[in-house]
Amino acid sequence: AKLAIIGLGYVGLPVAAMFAEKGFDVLGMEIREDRVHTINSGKSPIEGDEPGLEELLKKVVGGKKLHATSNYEDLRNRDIILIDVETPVDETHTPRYAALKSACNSLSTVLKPGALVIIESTIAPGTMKGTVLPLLEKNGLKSGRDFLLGNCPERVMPGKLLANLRQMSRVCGGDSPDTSAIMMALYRNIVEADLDAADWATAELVKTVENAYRDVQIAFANEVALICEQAGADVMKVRELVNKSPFRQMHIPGAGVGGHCIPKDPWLLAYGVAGSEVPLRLIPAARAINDQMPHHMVRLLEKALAGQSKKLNECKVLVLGYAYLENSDDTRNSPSAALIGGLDALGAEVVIHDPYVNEYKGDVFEKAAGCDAVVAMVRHDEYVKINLDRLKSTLKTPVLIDGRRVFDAKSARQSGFDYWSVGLGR
Ligand code: SAJ
Repeated sequence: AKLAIIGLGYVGLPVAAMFAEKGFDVLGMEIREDRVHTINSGKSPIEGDEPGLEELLKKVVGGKKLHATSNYEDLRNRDIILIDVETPVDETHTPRYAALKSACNSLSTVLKPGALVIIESTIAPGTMKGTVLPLLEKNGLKSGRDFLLGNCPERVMPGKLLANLRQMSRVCGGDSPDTSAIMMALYRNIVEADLDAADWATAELVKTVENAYRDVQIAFANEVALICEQAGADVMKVRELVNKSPFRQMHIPGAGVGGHCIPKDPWLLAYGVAGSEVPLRLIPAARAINDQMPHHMVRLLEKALAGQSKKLNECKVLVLGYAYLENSDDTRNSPSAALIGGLDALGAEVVIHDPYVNEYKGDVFEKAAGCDAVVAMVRHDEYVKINLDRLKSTLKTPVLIDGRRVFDAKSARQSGFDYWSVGLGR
């Protein structure tokens, strides 16, 4: 079968390469011409380290199994078209479907009868029926009769794209059980894990719910952390003992929730059920709790500095970590960005370090020189190993606010730090 993948980003490109590796004739559709050029020279335009992707691309592009284009006309004879374009939400938490609509619009002009179209992007419940279907049927073709239409949400994490695609189960939401069966046969070529048939609504809900679940779990841990601060307990000890109770899996509290999917998908879920009689309260509240955590870090810092008779607007603060996740260079929706915005607004001078983010690389001790406080936002391995005595000696004021339990309270205090952490009562 002749495949096309629309959107060669961190999902579309690995998917295209994996189907090409299995012998499919794959055409990648990408509007960014520079990426088309990079891919057609067998290279990956994806930032960050993706084990195996570069070699796989060289092989399948070299083997003429994968080719990229930016011309929709080239898609005319394709039997199976997967759509992997971005589906962000804006600052009002409303989905921005411009890319999805444009892809469906363009595809509808070249869609051939008998084709199978599958949306892999994460979309709000109701989007298949309300947005995708009308656009694909606009030239008279009818889903279920002239072409088949499905939703198979992607489940990948940066840094493990190829492994995830092989090992994570997927939901095949077809416009009919027959279409789901055809989707499962297709994905069986690249997925070793479960493939489950479902309808569109179920597929849309599974993806957004699984990430809303994680967001709510993290928010619960964060709220317990705030309780522990007041109660004079250590939330990590409380969590450890709570999780000894059967069926408890309390998540890890911290300095906030970043990334490309957890902060976004709960809003897609909420959007999908907006206007229904179900008033969502828990899911938006969890978002608010998690988005507040960077500001809680500022509050801990202000408290610590007050104890040193310092005010934030006279201080220089070193922020350790700008990525949203440990040992990653991905900065999307980074809680550090929210923290830094807060510190700027309060007049602090901010220095940022992150060994994975180019503009913030450098010697951490040089950056710490003369600072009045260090705020640890990401648990990069490099930070766990920092020599605390040396760090303390470079600082003007030995305040250490730890958002990810990078350091051990006892040893930090032995090194002379005034050490505070999320969820650590005093
Ligand atoms: N975080 C916490 N406490 C936790 C877990 C995470 O504060 O207990 C924070 C992280 O610091 C980060 C954010 O939440 O800022 C997101 O972390 P994440 O571990 O969920 O990483 P992501 O964003 O890569 O999430 C992806 C998701 N996978 C897919 O969308 C396919 C998510 O569903 C997975 O659970 C997660 O990877 C994972 O566990 O690997």
